[in-house]
Amino acid sequence: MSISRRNFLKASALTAAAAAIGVEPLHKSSVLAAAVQESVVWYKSVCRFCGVGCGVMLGVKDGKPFGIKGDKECPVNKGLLCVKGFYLHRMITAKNRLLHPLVRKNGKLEKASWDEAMDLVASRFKEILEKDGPNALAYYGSGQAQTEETYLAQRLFKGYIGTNNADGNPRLCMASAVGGYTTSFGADEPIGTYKDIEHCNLFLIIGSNTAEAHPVIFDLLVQRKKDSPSCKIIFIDPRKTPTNRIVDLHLQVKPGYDLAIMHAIARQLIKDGYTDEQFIKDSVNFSNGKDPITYDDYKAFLEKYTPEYAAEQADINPADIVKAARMFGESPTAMTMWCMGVNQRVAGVFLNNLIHNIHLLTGKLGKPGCDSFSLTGQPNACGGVREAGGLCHILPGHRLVANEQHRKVVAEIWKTSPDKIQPTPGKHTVAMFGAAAKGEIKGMYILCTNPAQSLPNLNKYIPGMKDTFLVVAESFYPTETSKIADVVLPVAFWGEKEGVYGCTERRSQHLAKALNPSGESRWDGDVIVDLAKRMGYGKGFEHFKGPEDVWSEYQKTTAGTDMDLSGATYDRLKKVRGLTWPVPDTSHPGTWHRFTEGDPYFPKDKAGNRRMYFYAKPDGKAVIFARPDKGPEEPVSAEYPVVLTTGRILEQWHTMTMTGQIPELVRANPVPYAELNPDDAKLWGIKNRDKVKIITRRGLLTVKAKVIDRTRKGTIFIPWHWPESLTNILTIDAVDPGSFEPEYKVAACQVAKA
Ligand SMILES: Nc1nc2c(c(=O)[nH]1)N[C@H]1C(S)=C(S)[C@@H](COP(=O)(O)OP(=O)(O)OC[C@H]3O[C@@H](n4cnc5c(=O)[nH]c(N)nc54)[C@H](O)[C@@H]3O)O[C@H]1N2
Ligand SMILES: Nc1nc2c(c(=O)[nH]1)N[C@H]1C(S)=C(S)[C@@H](COP(=O)(O)OP(=O)(O)OC[C@H]3O[C@@H](n4cnc5c(=O)[nH]c(N)nc54)[C@H](O)[C@@H]3O)O[C@H]1N2
Ligand code: SF4
Ligand SMILES: [Mo]
Repeated sequence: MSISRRNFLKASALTAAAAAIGVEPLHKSSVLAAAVQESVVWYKSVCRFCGVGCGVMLGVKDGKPFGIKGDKECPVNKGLLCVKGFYLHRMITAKNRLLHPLVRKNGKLEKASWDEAMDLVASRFKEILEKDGPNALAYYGSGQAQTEETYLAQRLFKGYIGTNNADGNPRLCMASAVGGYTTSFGADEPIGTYKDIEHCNLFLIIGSNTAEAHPVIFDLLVQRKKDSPSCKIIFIDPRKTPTNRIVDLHLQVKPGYDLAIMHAIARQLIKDGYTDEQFIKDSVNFSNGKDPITYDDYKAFLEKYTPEYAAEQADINPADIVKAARMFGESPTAMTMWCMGVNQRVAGVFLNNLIHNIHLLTGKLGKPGCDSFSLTGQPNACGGVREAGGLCHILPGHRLVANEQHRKVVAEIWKTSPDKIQPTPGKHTVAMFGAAAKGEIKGMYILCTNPAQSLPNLNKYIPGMKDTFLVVAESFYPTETSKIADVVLPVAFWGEKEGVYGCTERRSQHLAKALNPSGESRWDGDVIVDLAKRMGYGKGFEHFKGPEDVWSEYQKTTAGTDMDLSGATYDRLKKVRGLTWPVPDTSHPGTWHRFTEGDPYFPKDKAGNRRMYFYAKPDGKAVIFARPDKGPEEPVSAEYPVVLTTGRILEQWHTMTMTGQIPELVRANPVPYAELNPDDAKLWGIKNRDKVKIITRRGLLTVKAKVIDRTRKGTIFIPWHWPESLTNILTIDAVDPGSFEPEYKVAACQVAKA
């Protein structure tokens, strides 16, 4: 039997991918054998990990996952994958897959039938609803759920049960970015796309460990530097992370004190004449956060922010701030990229605004190579949660629960009464778990997230979760949350269900169903519809036979909005490698830059000669904000003299339910640890691999010391992944007053040899 060229290429691509990341190909011999048999079927999908949104091809042989490769036709990654994506197919059959429902009986979780589990959930939810009203129930979802799943859950909780206590983990993640975009530009999500990277010569990376958290974007940056040797990268971060390998200027700031730097950069840009005065005149208003101010008022406000002042705040060199401003100003193109080092702060929204400020001042927006480009954490935080209404104050199609007209439009599509949707926002995540701790929320449905490990200040919230009637839809067991649940529902995992993900760059991509669900597991969406029916809302949900029906209805909620997905039908999405909205009809190719020529909603008549018209604002003008340089909630003190910051490492994903199953990934960092600066370690008498006690006002944790020149002096870093070592007993639950996002990035602690 001869091997066809096509299959040989497929086989060699898989082997090459493995070799490229320095690991043994998984099925080197069987790859070729299977290619010979021509029995591997490849399905087009999207990686379920980070918000980059890499296209993948999932190979299936004899009804089992066979292999994975980067989708060369996908414009996002052009075939590249990072290690997490590379092992995705092996997680489908991991040993810890949950294969049947579990119900708590006499304090223990026991195997149950679907009917028994679902009847219990429906009857308990109905009981709570009748006795304590809709706001005693809550839904807590995820930026990893598919859009169809999030949409259905919002429809059930907001539209039928009648509570806006429906939030999701993007509250812990992207909420400050949402706050920044909506206040500065009038509408959520970036103006440009990844295509801008190919045109950009100056990147400002702030609070993002791109190399480990968005590895394929990091690859695109490496490529850009190779293609354009004049391309420069400025980096603002308290740590020398692997991202440092490609940066030209590093401002190694004290965590929580970098707002003044952004003001100082703005001040310098004005002083050096790098502003785009025509753009400012045409498209920008100024505000102090309460009232409009003038450009001159703003300049006067900035006077305080000399490089010396900002440098003192952040404990860096003032000359570096001037240098950064000049690099930004001189380059005709510039992109700022940021992530949790900016968002997970009590001043998260303010800092987002200050990033947008420098792009508005210089007009570096809405043209090739320019954008104020927030990196999204989860694969569908944008698509599912920010777009399909997955937070307690929003509805699908970038709509607000507080807007009567918005409620009316959505209620009509949902086939429910507009009165059923409450006019006030529900409880945001931290408040929701706070209400559960107080006994105000009595029943909660948790889908595709693991809050008993990921919430901040866990000791405060776990007891309340135990007392709440907790229903957890999960693909894996055990997890910290399912361990304390009353009902655990086994759900189909990635590859076993069809749906849509929307990534960082406004691109919606279709994920094929390649396999049957494992064991007794069912599609999350199917389970929500089942629950709706058992609670008596069958009529409003009976038309949903599968994910495509859900998507088609969801499309209607987006028609005519700034995020119009009318042209992104399932038929089309199955063929193309995603579409970047707005995409108002099926012949529209998708949009590169919003609010300018090329955006189908750019109002040429209103815009006149203006290059950009921010149509989500009443006068089409974006806002430059004069925000105070607010510091962290918990500054260091004599008693707690060290800064604790938390985050991620390349090989692990959040709570390790998935990546923790792959020995090759675990081997990279097998045990929980804290990064300590070598000077600090010496001072504290701690050696590499010593056990150290980390104490905050909320808890104590013992981990291994990793003495390495990464964090700045006086700061320690803990990757928060390991379930056996809960980092979040240490973190603070103070939230940004605008976005309600917790400050995972800064807490005060003590460090001592254990
Ligand atoms: N490997 C891997 N990749 C992931 C994930 C994962 O779990 N594992 N999760 C995904 C998700 S949901 C998210 S949200 C993203 C997160 O992606 P990132 O935000 O890039 O990752 P983090 O490690 O949380 O934090 C980023 C950086 O913020 C810095 N930082 C801390 N405090 C400050 C500060 O005060 N100022 C500044 N400027 N920087 C500060 C830290 O030193 C750290 O390098 O990653 C996504 N990608
Ligand atoms: N200390 C500290 N804490 C943090 C952060 C930090 O930087 N520092 N970052 C925060 C951020 S940015 C985020 S996004 C959150 C993330 O926190 P979580 O969302 O709690 O973490 P995950 O491990 O991603 O949880 C996803 C869960 O969904 C399950 N799952 C996988 N596939 C499916 C599926 O198809 N359906 C269902 N129903 N379940 C599925 C997984 O097994 C897993 O248990 O953590 C936050 N917590
Ligand atoms: S970069 Fe992100 S989306 Fe791409 S393969 Fe890695 S984890 Fe998946
Ligand atoms: Mo996140």
